[in-house]
Amino acid sequence: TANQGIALVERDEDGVDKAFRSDVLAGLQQTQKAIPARWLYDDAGSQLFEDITSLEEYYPTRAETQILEARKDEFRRLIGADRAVVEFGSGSSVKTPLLLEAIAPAAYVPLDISGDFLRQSSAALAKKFPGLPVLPVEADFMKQVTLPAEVEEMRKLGFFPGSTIGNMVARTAVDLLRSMRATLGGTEGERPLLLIGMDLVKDVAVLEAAYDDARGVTAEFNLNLVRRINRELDGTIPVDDFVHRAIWNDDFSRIEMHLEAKCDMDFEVCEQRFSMAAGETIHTENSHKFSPRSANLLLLAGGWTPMARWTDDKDRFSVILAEA
Ligand code: AVJ
Repeated sequence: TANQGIALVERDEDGVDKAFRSDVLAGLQQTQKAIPARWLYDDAGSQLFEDITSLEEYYPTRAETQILEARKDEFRRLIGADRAVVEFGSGSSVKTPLLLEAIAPAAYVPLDISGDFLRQSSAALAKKFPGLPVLPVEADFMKQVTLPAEVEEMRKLGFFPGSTIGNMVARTAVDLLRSMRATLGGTEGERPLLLIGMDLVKDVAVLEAAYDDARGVTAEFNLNLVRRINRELDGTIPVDDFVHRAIWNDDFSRIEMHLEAKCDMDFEVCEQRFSMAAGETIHTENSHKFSPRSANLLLLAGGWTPMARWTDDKDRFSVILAEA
């Protein structure tokens, strides 16, 4: 397709990812230091996130899986068969098969910026669903993506599980929802649908524990960013002098992950010098939590009208079906 074969990662002569370098250097220069959460997911970070999903404290994956398992008949009735499922992200071994089993789609199109993950998960899914056309597209889904010609005439269902939308501030989330609409196309009479997972506001202690587990896996996931900076950007950041923090920001309704300096420190990244005072932090991730109304409002602002909504038995997580 039009999107394949394009180099999505631009590197300089030394093989350094240019976007990573500029995000880190710009982020460390801010008064409140901050690095975009997407850089948490290198190979080690993606593996650590996998480990997080099976932690006792990390409820979102289990809660969302429970909803997808319990609502197969309703999905089938509301979504119908023969749609092309376009997944934003390359699909998980658990959630995607549940949806595909429920609705019997005509094609499955996973979109992901990481070609390696895309090829791995596509191969696994194709094996599990013989006869289902699996058409992966290596692309940045934050922008409009050209879908394979094979699915052009099919009705579409976008699938965006995991409450990944929660990692974005409202402005970025709205931009993404609008790009999804553009990607999925459709006409007045043939509107695309979107099935999206959105995590819910709940007891602060439950939220903070989900992002600061007793075994320290989430701490490792956060600290891995510093290891990655040291490795890829010639950094001298003292990893052991940072502690992981997961803080509820009530004004913005989100869990924030930070790396907090235990002592005053100086370090270099790409030959630039930085200093931090004890107690100062690097903000590394937001995970927004929604109420039923705030979820609907965000979807509406992004051009999607909610049609149906499901939660798990403890009302921890929501899955929403919306129409363009
Ligand atoms: C998969 C990105 C939605 O915010 O819950 C888990 C990432 N960060 N623990 C989330 C994450 C720390 C996760 N998302």
